[in-house]
Amino acid sequence: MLSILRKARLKDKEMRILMLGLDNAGKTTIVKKIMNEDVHTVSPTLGFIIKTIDFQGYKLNIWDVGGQKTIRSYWRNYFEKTDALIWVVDATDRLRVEDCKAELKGLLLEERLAGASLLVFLNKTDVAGGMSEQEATQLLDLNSVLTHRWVVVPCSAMTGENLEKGLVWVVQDARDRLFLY
Ligand code: G3D
Repeated sequence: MLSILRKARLKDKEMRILMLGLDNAGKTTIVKKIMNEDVHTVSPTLGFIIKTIDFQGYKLNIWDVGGQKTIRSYWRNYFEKTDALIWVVDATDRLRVEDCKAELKGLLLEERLAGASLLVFLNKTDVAGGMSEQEATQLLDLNSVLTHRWVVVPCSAMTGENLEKGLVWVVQDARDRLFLY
């Protein structure tokens, strides 16, 4: 049933995208940069922000939900009808990479997120010394993710590098899925 509803919405060229990650990963900055807003005036997301972007003929409704530990238990309120999950990782935050891996693993077990594609934005690559794509893939144990279609896209919310590339993948993946079931 869920897949039928999803498919209907995809046919209408509308997608619901949930953007999650640990606090400080850069979620809000990514949304701002995509929207061409000033990225220097970002404050922590305490609740959630929904932004709608017209992209390649699709209407992308992006939900940016706060990531502080105390409010992570509320994430589940936003799972319904998610077409794609964007998991934002701070490439410079090796200290919390275990926490990051555990939170992502937990999310991928959620029944209501089954069928959503997973875009991992490896953010802050403008900062030297951060994790490479290979390192992040290994530390987050992404190769063991067999339940979701996933990709890692290194990016920078500050410069805007590769943000579009990530969205292109999300939209293409949705298009592919229309023919899958
Ligand atoms: P969140 O929404 O995931 O909690 P924010 O994260 O978007 O609030 O960003 C957290 C901090 O990281 C912000 O810095 C922001 O400017 C910075 N940041 C986000 N993306 C990038 C990036 O690509 N490169 C760099 N260098 N910094 C980034 P402050 O200083 O305001 O806390």
